[in-house]
Amino acid sequence: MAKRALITGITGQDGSYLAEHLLSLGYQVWGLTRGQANPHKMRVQKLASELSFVDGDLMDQGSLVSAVDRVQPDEVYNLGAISFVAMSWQQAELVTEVNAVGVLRMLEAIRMVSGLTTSRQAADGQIRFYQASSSEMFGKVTESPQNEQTVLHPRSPYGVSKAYGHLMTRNYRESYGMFGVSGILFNHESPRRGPEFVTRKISLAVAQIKLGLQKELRLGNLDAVRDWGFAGDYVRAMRLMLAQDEPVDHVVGTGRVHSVRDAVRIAFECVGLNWEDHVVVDPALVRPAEVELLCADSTRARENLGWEPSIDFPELMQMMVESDLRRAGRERDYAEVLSAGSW
Ligand code: NAP
Ligand code: F7E
Repeated sequence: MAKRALITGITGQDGSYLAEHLLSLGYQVWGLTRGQANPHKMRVQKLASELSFVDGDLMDQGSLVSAVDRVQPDEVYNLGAISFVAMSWQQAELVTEVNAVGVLRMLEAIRMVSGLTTSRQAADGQIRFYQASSSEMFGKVTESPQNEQTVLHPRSPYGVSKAYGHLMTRNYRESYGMFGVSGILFNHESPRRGPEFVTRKISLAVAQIKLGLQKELRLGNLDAVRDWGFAGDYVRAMRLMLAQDEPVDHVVGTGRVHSVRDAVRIAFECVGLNWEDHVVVDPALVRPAEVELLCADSTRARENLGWEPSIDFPELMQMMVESDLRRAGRERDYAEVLSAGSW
């Protein structure tokens, strides 16, 4: 019988790639969506018409119990979050409610629907749970590269919220015997990345500048270093973690690092422009506490899951710039047609 998966955060970057991946493996996939007439739902519906949807919100315990009860999933992937680190200083309480307490609410929903108590531990056939943990939990790193044992020292309310969800998932595994795992994923990007994140902000600006629609790109800290990979590769690791015999947390990243300055240079080179002619450093975009360097040691994922990334960083930036050039070109043509009054 086909496996049933419930994905929170289905309308986000990772949710869409994971849904496509699971559907391609024959899963029945439900996405949890929130709010009235959520415009992001239409976007993901277009990508994968076989998807089903169920209403719910990580802020609302009852809605999660109802969703889990209705879908009766074999696997739950908790990808829903407020994921923009910079925003987490402005709305720390909301970020904590969604990203931290939201994990507890989902774990509780699974526990309630499965009838688990501390004296009644989960058995075979239980619901398997994946938590979207983040390299931001390492923050001010004590060693490099970072692995599953590296000390957590988050530097933002977002990082702290993710550390709570991470530890709570481990606690439910230890308290109730739940099959709950965390994937500690390093930065992963794609043409579906939100425009507020630095790689997409860069690829969008490069396309606009190339087409003469924008002149400059304002950025914050160009010295920050990240381990950036392709989102389509990372969702494969999520499923593999739930397919193991034992629930084990895994770090997922490429092990290769670049600075924001490198990212800008590579992206501008894709269209034959010099980044220094267009980039302006804006101190207002520098964060109150920066994560200077993140680099993954994914030895466990490579050995246990057989996971490997398939796309390197220059290829990823090229993919994103080309996608944004096509989009910007279409929009410019549309605007020209409209202004010529030929409709
Ligand atoms: P994303 O594109 O920002 O998507 C976030 C998703 O969360 C959206 O579908 C959003 O739905 C949903 N959401 C927000 N608030 C919610 C709420 N109250 N209840 C239910 N859903 C809610 O993020 P992403 O890049 O796909 O990342 C997926 C997950 O991985 C997140 O948990 C993120 O923190 C984590 N992560 C990401 C990275 C990365 O580099 N991408 C690395 C490590 C960990 P709406 O459409 O309704 O807003
Ligand atoms: O910033 C620097 C910024 O916002 C990357 C999320 O998916 O990955 C992501 O978090 C770096 C930072 O991603 C700008 O200061 C410079 O050092 O693209 P970002 P992030 O904060 O690393 C982790 C793993 C997650 O879990 C998160 O959900 O780039 N930077 N100038 C800038 N960043 C932005 N956004 N905008 C700038 O203008």
